[in-house]
Amino acid sequence: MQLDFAARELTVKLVYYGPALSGKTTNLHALHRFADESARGRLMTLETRDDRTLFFDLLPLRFKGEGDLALRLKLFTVPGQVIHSSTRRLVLQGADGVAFIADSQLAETQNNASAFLDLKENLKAHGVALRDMPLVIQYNKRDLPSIRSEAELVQMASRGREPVFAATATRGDGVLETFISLLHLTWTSLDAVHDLRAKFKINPDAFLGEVSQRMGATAPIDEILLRRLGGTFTPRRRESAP
Ligand SMILES: Nc1nc2c(ncn2[C@@H]2O[C@H](COP(=O)(O)OP(=O)(O)OP(=O)(O)O)[C@@H](O)[C@H]2O)c(=O)[nH]1
Ligand SMILES: [Mg+2]
Repeated sequence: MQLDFAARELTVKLVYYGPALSGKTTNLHALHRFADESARGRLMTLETRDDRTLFFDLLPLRFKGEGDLALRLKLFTVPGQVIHSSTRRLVLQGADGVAFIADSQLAETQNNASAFLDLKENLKAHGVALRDMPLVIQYNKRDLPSIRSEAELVQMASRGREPVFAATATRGDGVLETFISLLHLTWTSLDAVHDLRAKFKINPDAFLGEVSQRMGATAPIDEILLRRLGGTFTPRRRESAP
């Protein structure tokens, strides 16, 4: 996170991680479509001819809210192909939160697991433990045949603490839920460490509500968060000042 007190500006970096072709770039395309014109910047993608990210994608978003605070979000994707490990590590540097986009197809089980291990190791290289990183998991491509059943996902989700969402990113389904959940976790954890309420004289929950609306959400945040399949992790909340 970058803080610019003079400009009242906060910059937060969110990274979409996962195996090759799981739908990371597709998630960013959908978010770009959902976002209000006033909030979204230009989506920068760098792909080879067969849809594969070569370096990274970047979607910059900007929200001006209560108390004149500006929140800048930088949404990155990593290239999923195994050979790009050093690029993934580079993109991951300074991340405030991670969305892990898994591929629901049974045939991709091993690739999901390897990519998850790769995430853990690349975080470790930056001196960050996986359990300290705000993390949301998305099982994408729910529209395809031969996928893990929803019951199986629910069972897996109930064993972990990360929120888990089902998605069909090509249709935009589950994309906003994943994003809002990640933003909520990240924002809450930043607030716990930096006390945004005191520093910027804002109400962090209200601010997040505004952001969510500008991203096209029509339901309240708490309702969106409940669309997860499981995961128990709720970050520690800072007590509000009396
Ligand atoms: N059927 C189906 N296809 C999807 C879905 N999401 C993405 N795809 C397709 O999967 C392919 C790969 O999607 P990308 O978003 O480029 O995948 P990526 O994770 O960015 O891949 P890399 O950049 O190589 O890491 C594209 O052809 C997408 O259209 C989905 O929910 N359902
Ligand atoms: Mg990509």
